[in-house]
Amino acid sequence: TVDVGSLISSPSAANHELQKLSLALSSWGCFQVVNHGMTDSFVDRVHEISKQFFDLPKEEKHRYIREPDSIEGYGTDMIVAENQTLDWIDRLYLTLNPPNQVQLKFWPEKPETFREVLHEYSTKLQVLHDVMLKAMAKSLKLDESVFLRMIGEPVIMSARFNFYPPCPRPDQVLGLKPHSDGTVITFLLQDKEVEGLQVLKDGQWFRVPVIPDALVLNAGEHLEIMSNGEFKSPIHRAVVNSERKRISLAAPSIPHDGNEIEPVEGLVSEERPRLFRKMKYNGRTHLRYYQSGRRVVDDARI
Ligand code: AKG
Repeated sequence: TVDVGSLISSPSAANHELQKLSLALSSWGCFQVVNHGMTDSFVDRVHEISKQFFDLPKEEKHRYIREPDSIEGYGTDMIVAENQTLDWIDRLYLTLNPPNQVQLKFWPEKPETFREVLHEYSTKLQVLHDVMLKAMAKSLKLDESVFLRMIGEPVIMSARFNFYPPCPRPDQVLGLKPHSDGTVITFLLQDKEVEGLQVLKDGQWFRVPVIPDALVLNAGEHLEIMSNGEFKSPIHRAVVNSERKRISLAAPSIPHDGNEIEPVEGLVSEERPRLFRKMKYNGRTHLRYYQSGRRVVDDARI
């Protein structure tokens, strides 16, 4: 776990926390964010609106159905290839920021508090996002804004509500196929009670335990590139079970379209050769990576 309260308190507490953060990102590529400033009761409201939305009758949810060729809105796994293995999932995808890209027509009007709670969550996450990216830069002894400058400000963030229904044959399907995130970072609010997230390390799958009200932070592939491989973007998957439904809420951030992503200056030297070439970020292309099983880091590796 990384304690955000300590990160912004006394220098010695912050230093200790920064070391934990960089160790976690260089070995696992993820950690659990605790003491992040959101109250337990607020996080409960986020869980509530997610659950209430997926509990709505089908016709109501279908008011927000995804349009062809778009990722925004509600639907099952997207079909992009004939021989694709489908994920056992329903999903609601919404852009959170910047405001001019928000498509409010996809934001559910039921439950009544949905829009207000999601908006507040988004505002808080955007602040936390910058705090975490600055902490990551500091943990590598870099100027704190170096990653934020490269990805571009303000942050581009979306929300992906994942609903995994119980499955009579959980051994035959996956909620989400193994993948790493083509993002900068992803905040993940796991289901409060039902586990399902697993991370691959040294050829083995490890369960990520549920810590109520904590947020899992996954390093995205663009962070791996910017950090010249110091931080790893973990391969992870979601499993399902036969009895209980599970809901998670992922909030990925991505670079601005057209921004050039490459290892930052301070991390490339004679002793540390550059591992990745410069890539121009293109949202549309990168979205296809997940379905095709490709990884941005593999394409960018020298
Ligand atoms: C994603 O949305 O990218 C995830 O990996 C979600 C994993 C989960 O449901 O715990």
